[in-house]
Amino acid sequence: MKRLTLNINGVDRALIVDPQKKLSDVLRENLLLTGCKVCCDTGQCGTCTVLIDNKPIKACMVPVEKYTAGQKIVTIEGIGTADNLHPLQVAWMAHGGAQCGVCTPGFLMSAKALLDKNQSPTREEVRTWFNRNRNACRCTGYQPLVNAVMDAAAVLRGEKKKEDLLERAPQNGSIMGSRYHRPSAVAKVTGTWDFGADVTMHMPPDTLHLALVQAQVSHANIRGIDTSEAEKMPGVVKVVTWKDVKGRNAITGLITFPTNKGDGWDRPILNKDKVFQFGDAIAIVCADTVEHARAAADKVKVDLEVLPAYMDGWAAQDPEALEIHPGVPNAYYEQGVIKGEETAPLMAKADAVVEVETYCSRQPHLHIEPDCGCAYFDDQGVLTIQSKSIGLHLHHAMIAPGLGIAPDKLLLIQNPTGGTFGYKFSPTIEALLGVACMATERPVSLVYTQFQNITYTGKRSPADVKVKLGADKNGKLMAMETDWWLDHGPYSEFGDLVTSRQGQFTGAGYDIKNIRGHGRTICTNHAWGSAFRAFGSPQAFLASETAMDMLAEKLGMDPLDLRYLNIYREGATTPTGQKPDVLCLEQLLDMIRPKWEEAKKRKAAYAEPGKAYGIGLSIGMYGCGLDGPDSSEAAIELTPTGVTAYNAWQDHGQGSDLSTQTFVHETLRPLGLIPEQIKLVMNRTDLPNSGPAGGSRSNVFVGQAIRVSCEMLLNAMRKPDGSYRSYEEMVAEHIPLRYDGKWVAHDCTECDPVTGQGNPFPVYMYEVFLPEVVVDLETGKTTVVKFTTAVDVGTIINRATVDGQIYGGLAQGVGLALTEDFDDLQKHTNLLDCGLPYPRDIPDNMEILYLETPRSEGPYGAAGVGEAPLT
Ligand code: MCN
Ligand code: FES
Repeated sequence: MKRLTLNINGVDRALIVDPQKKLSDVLRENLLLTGCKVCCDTGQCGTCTVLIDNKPIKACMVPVEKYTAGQKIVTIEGIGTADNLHPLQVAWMAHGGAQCGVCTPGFLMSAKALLDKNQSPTREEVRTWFNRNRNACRCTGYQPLVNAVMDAAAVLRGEKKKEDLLERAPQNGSIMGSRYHRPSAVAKVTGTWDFGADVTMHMPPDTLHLALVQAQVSHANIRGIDTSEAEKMPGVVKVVTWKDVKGRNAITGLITFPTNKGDGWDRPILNKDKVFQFGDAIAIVCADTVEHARAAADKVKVDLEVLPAYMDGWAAQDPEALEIHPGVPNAYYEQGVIKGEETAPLMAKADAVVEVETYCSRQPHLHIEPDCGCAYFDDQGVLTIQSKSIGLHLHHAMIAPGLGIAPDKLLLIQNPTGGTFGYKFSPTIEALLGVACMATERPVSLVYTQFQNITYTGKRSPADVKVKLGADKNGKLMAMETDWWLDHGPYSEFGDLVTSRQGQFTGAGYDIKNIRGHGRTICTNHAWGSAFRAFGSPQAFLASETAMDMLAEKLGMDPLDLRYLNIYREGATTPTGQKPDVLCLEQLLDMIRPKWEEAKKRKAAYAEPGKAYGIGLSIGMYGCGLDGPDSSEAAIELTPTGVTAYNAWQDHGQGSDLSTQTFVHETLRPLGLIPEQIKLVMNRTDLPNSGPAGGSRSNVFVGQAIRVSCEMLLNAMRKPDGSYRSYEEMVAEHIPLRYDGKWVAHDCTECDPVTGQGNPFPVYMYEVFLPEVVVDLETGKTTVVKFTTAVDVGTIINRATVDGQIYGGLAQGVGLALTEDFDDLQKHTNLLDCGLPYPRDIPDNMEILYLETPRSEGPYGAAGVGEAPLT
């Protein structure tokens, strides 16, 4: 130990610390300055950035002894407070710069260092600065962050007023469609929004820290697990294995389709007989410190019989391949598409036929905050698990039988969450925390390292898709044939659903009257397939949009003209035979056409030696909902000071706090509330079941349920003369104060496994994409220099939110196309090597053109947005 004095936020602090401890750990653990977020611990993400003598330093990279009393350390807690924010903090709020907010403190510190030395940076200088300092954001697509820095710089130069940056709520007016900021924004920009790792630090001292014993191979039989040596290690309280699990020791995938050949119970909580993939959890060490738990985990001996690993769909479909789950074929689910006439005779008659086979890679989510959580028995004896779950009620049903706990004795709560992009549709850590808490009867916490986070969370399921398109000589599509498989890894959860998505979205957007298709879900030993923003659709559109380009070339047509000819118009149906909710693609293409013509001119004029200019066009669409008569619940209660809204609209970072506030405010406008009078109680399983925040469903479904509950309240408050009762009058007349609203997609039906036909979604989102790239002809390195998109997501509920969803989603699309992958288990183990885009990898020149066609089934005419840009 060493005595050190550090000057932190202008105050000398005397510390007694291990001199080798990282500055980030000292700030967080010794000083509770948890605004310094630690996400990668290797200097790749920048969330821990603090200022040392005005220079941005990644606090996770340096031992604390490196600093002396004379040096001035400034953290996010030192640049502004809730009632006296720095201009950068206000600008971040105004531009929706803090979506999940986990990167926010680091960016703000980095931006402060830049503006302290240069109050007039160019946009390119800002981007280069963030790039050089490795500030990464997975949510925003960076453009809003650069906008915020430019605004803050203008304030510092005296050209703008800090107070004018934020859009104010109009008196008695609507905040719908405005850029009103999130209720959570102040906490996010001041570093006081407590993510899971911060929550863990507020737990009682007897909390046990967990370390997993994980498989280092991808496929094996487990012959034995020896925990004896580990149990004797310092600080160890218990080593938990499958023997300690009180229930069925499995996470049920809640099989959606009866024709699935598995039973949905294929996923162990703690592996007993077999290892199915790298990282599988075999034991959990519970100890007094993280260090002790990890040291002991290394001492658990697992005796394995290693089996051949089937690391992709081709290998697992080999007739010689072993069944990964004995008794269930590796191709365990089949989905057909039968729409219209037989296609073979039409293909024979067609004037132009093209065929393409595409492979969409195993995209990692690269959320910046690693998976984490805690569990404890509350004062009522209820097992309470806090995590990043974005499907609380769903996860409750998926893990309760496996844990062996009565449903009413299990409560799930969502922690403030640093991005998920869908991976938290899988309740892995929740089950592990539950098992450990039940086995030790002590509070427990587990925070994955970034390595665990990347190697042991679900991924986008790679898909191999074959498409054959036939058209007449004018380019009118006559028929489509498809054949596909998805590599869903070893666990079946939602594998059938994502397989059916290929049938729903391959060729979507076009009026194709005759389709025959067939697809399979394949069990492999690579990472399990989990939900990912635009669940299943990039795989589908990659194939059908590539085929459309090939067809245009074959027919000598402009790719836009071919699309224009074939898009949905009156009488057209989707590949599932559903009537589109709105016909907006024609207008979207009309909006994009002038931009396309300009892009073609830029391409023609480009003359850089060794390089080429490329332009691309595609359409995309995605359904809002979880197939069939999906539903959501929400509640509202009148209080003496306003109202309280209750729901479980889980927040990945997309901003369900602001969305709830906006829907309540809009529906209760007759009451004249200001947004601050709307209290939010959200995201626990003892609140109304709003359904998972996946499938871009919440804005439609939860928005509708909120609207319904608020209308019920208004009806109860309305007097015969049309005015409204006060709270006191309601109480005096014994009229109930709380109303539970529910909304069901009553006209929807699930798609048939054989024909793929059905009406799965009440509302769709539509988008047209126009990227422009420069390609180095020698290296193939491709840079996106401009991206224009035309979007129709119905009525916009909050403009800054929707902008942020589009920019962020496009950035992930650029990543998927150019840099991101999770294939090589030796290489793809950190954010950088998985290809996370940094600011300069994403074009600053992104332009969004909006069309707001009202949706009859959407609240106030809105669709969703989250998944549209990544289609
Ligand atoms: N919205 C709006 N106006 C519209 C449509 C949507 O203002 N016309 C707003 C909504 O109120 C909400 C947001 O846009 O705040 C997204 O709405 P929606 O598309 O309904 O999506 P969900 O709320 O169901 O959120 C899930 C969706 C999905 S499926 C993934 S994955 C995803 C996403 O949204 N992951 C995200 N966005 C994300 N954003 C961040 N920052 N981090 C993630 O992990
Ligand atoms: Fe930047 Fe979520 S807001 S990572």
